Amino acid sequence: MPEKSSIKIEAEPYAFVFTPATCALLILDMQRDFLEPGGFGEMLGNDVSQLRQAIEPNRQLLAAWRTAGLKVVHAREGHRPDLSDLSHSKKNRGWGKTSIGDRGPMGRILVRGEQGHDIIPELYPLPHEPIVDKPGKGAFYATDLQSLLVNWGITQLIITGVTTEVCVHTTLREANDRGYDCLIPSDCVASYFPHFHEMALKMITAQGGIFGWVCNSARILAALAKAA
Ligand code: C5J
Repeated sequence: MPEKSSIKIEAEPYAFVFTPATCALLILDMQRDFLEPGGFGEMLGNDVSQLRQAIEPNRQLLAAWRTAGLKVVHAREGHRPDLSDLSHSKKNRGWGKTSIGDRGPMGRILVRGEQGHDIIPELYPLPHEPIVDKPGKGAFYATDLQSLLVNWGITQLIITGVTTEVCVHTTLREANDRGYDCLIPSDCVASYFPHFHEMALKMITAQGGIFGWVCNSARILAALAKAA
């Protein structure tokens, strides 16, 4: 896409000034184990349909983003097969009887190279699109995401993926502290817990946009069409 002047996207708490050439789409953790029926998320008793609502809006946004020739980065949460990058606290907390590294319905849970760890087919990265493998919730922690964005000259991020209150929020906060202006399309993020999703979105725009901006993906699609 040729460099065009910035476009205002109506958003909360006020318009987001979108500059396509310096804005990257960052898609977080749209992994089979979190989203697919029969995967780890469902095995833990979660309703994966809550997360699956975000697939189609993400698919449309990613398609438009690719057509516009803009930068996209995918992230996956997971660990080395020997679990040497898995902290004791993460291993021992939060997952009930089954934990990271144990065998799940789609291979070892959240272990790199296993089926369940990979990105769902609907949003599968193209060969030239970088995948950031992250051991934590935030995509900046222990990854090369920051240098990648700096080298590309990126100053704005559109962050999508799952789950709203965990990896999306953690990454958003990391990005905000590093000086990125972040826009979250509300229909492209999701949580197993709808009330957490709602509150997490409210937290972003509170106090004049303390962490960033929120809008619907239709507004971003319209802005991309305008910029074309
Ligand atoms: C969680 C994530 N919820 N991707 N991971 O553990 O949000």
